[in-house]
Amino acid sequence: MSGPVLTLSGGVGGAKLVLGLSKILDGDDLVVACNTGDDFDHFGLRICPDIDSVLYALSGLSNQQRGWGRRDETWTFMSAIQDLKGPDWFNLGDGDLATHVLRSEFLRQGQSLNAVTAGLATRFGITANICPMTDDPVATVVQTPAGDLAFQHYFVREQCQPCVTGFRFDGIARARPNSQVIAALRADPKAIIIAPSNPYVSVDPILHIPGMLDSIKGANAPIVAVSPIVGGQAIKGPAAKMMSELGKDVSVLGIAQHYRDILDGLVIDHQDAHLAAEIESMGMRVHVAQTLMTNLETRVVLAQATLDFASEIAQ
Ligand code: FO1
Repeated sequence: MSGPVLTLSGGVGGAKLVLGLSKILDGDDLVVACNTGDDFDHFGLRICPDIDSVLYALSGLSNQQRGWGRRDETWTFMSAIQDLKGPDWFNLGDGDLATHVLRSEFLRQGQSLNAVTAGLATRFGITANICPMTDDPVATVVQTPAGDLAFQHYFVREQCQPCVTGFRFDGIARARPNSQVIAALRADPKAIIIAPSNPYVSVDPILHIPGMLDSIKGANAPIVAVSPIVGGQAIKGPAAKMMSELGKDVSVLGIAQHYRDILDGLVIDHQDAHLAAEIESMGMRVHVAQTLMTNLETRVVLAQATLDFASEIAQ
């Protein structure tokens, strides 16, 4: 187990754990596969929210309160859009806009999303290997009783209000897993960590890429998730609401159930310690920790606890 640690990550919660991991692991020892199902084109620009959450977190540029975009942001572009009566439901800060403009320009020049992401990471001074889950276009669609919604229409424009009945990942059947993620899985990884991201719309798109799940299971590395649900509530975002609308158990038990076929271990919060035995009866180990990452120290402590738990499982 001399290889890297591979982390599957969505946006906010995932980026916090990845930041903790990046303070412990050296550059190439951390490979992050980011969800790209949230990606979309807006104003002709390619927006990759989960990749950017990880890039901004690792470069110290993220806005901690909002959980997306950059800190110390200015909004001149959005004011001008509003003055021109343009669509203003999706907020692009001026600094953030520069990321989307550069990314879109490099993509137009023919670079792959993987190359563009690596280039942006270098420009942000990041040494960890931040990868899109695939270079191919995949678009998460949220199914509701009133019809299908493109992910950002559901999440931002409709503020996650519609009831969800399911999800679809358009393009996934033709998507090929990112080659660096596959290389990490073949390089005897120390651990595969599923970050505390939304299981349905952040982690499932990664796991549903043809060949990804088999490669993950075949890597002979401990697979450990950190629960995004604490005390029956999502730390941030609509995960708990989605679980309830899908008729799932809105608790760490529902998370364990969702991942039961792949997990060797689940990290749960102290608040949920009473459910540990029931989760273990599903065939995985449990580690109880403080999973609320309120500052850098708690991110690093949780990252270290997750790595230690994975090493214990590997023994
Ligand atoms: N989330 C919002 O709730 N409102 C926004 O206006 C918004 C803008 C935005 C711009 C760039 C970006 O990278 C992310 C942005 N997000 C916004 C967050 C994003 O839609 C979601 O957090 C992720 O897709 C879910 O992981």
